[in-house]
Amino acid sequence: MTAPDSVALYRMIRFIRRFEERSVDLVKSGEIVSGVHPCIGQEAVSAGACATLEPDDIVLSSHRGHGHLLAKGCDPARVMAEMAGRVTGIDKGRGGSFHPSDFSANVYNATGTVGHGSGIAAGIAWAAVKAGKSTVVMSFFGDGAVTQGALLEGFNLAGLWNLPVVYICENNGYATTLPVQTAVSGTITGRGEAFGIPSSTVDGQDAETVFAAVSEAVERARSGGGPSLLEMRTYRYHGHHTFELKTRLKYREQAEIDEWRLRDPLDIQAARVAADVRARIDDEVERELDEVVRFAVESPRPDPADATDHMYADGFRPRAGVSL
Ligand SMILES: Cc1ncc(C[n+]2csc(CCOP(=O)(O)OP(=O)(O)O)c2C)c(N)n1
Ligand SMILES: [Mg+2]
Repeated sequence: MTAPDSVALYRMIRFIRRFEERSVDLVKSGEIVSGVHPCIGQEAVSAGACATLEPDDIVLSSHRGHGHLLAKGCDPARVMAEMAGRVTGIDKGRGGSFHPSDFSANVYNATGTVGHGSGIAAGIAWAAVKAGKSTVVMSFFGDGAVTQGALLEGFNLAGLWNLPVVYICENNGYATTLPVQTAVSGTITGRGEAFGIPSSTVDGQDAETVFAAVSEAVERARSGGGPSLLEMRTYRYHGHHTFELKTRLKYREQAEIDEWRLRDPLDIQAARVAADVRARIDDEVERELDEVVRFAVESPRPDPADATDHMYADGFRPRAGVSL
């Protein structure tokens, strides 16, 4: 297994953390109208898992997906522009924060439909095997997805056909406001094991532990050893969605948040990087993000007359005389 690059992991975690904090600022200032699901607290999973992939490998993301996109190599300025609904976004502003895709970085999609990705991942992996490719497909989802039947159908096919899929469950303890222990019967890893898929639980706050566990799963997938399921134990420091800034839902104790703050993935990785190197990286990240935000907010919004463009391959347009 290749050793993890501690500095690169620190940089990616720092970048995702500050990107997310900047995106929350843009929600507050009204530039991102949809709101966002920040992955603040979960960055080590995205950074550590995607660092094991090759550019040709494929990622399927979730509604809490900005970290996956950035770690897989999407252009951050175009991701932020997408979240702000601008024409320069990776999907011309039509996907937004919830439903982005970026084929240039092999991020096939991220949707808000919880549990959707497992079967799609199996299908993409099957197609890659049929085409004689050594592509690995990585499918991210939350603990809320493990109570969805569709997830298990995907596991079944991936196990049955020995497909090169790495399933990554980010168990952050909650599905919106629902604690995992009140929703999930049995264990998350038990769901993989039931389909003959090697499954394990991993410390999702430590990027290097994530990297090691995912590397093993990726190597197994690439060498024909079939799928894996990794349950990443992690935590989100912010609310489920930025709507919580207004609703002030009370479903978890401050003491619990504080306890998880003691294992902040940014601090854990920072401890492995020299202070002067960190200071340089932090500065570079800030300057890069200044440009990212500037690009996003200065980009034009789509023309309402083009609302139905790009919906159909043959370029469907509204009937003549029908105004939008
Ligand atoms: C099929 C489906 N059911 C319900 C929802 C509403 N919903 C959106 S996010 C969410 C919670 C998801 O929790 P989890 O999978 O743990 O991800 P997290 O938000 O914690 O990252 C739910 C229930 C949905 N989007 N799709
Ligand atoms: Mg969750």
